[in-house]
Amino acid sequence: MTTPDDTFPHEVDGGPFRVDAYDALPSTNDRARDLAAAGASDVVVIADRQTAGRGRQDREWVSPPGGIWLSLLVRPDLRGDRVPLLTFAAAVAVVEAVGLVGVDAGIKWPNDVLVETDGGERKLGGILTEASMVDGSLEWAVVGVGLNANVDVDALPAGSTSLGGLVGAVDRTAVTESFLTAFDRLRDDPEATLSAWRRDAVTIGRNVRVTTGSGSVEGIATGVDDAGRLLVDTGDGVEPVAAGDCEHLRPA
Ligand code: BT5
Repeated sequence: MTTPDDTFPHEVDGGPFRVDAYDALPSTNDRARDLAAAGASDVVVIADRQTAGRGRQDREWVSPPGGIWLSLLVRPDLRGDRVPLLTFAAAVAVVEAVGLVGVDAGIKWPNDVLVETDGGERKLGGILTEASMVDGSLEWAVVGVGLNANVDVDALPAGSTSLGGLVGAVDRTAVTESFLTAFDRLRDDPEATLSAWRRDAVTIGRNVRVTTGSGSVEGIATGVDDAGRLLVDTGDGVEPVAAGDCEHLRPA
């Protein structure tokens, strides 16, 4: 018998996005970038597994069969400095989609989807947004989403979790379609994205250390600005941080 999940990703209804589906690819982001170079837009590239999945700064993204590994190619009318809001829109859409299968997830700035478990915070998914800018405005963006769906937790790095591990096997076609519907609603609506992100974020109010290219910033995360920068109250004033790796620290 064929279950809906066996056919994944070949029967996903992308709605406004053309679906480009594969059993295996090196990286869905790389495929979407090639499509961008060829002039395409509003495409979602989806694979059952990746052989060279990437995180930020060329870190490895472990992508065994059973996951949801996808990249959206979009060309929204967005100020260049607001591109991080596409990452936010994807994170909110993941939280919404996994909520529909009974998983209560939260967002760690800027790009992690986490689940709180007995063992602490575990990473359920991550987002890698890559963009091309012309004269300060966005030409295209590729929003890559990795969601550990029907993946054995043992096949993932320490500190990870999966939908399968949390609630049992899910219908990946349905989860992907819920995600795409939510992302489509938010992608051209920065204000709705920011308010939903603020609702779902678990970083705000926390004591954090953010490691950036030029050092680290430590303090209380008090919010995000309209470009998605994290506002960190260091005790000496509030510092906006545009990019970096954020750790949630225990209260002093
Ligand atoms: C991310 O990077 O979290 C962004 C991940 C984006 C992956 C998607 S999959 C579809 C698309 N195509 C791609 O090639 N990429 C995108 P970052 O914040 O840098 O986190 C990377 C770190 O997460 C790694 O160094 C590991 O510690 C951890 N990690 C790797 N694979 C993981 C997994 N499957 N689940 C949870 N954590 C993982």
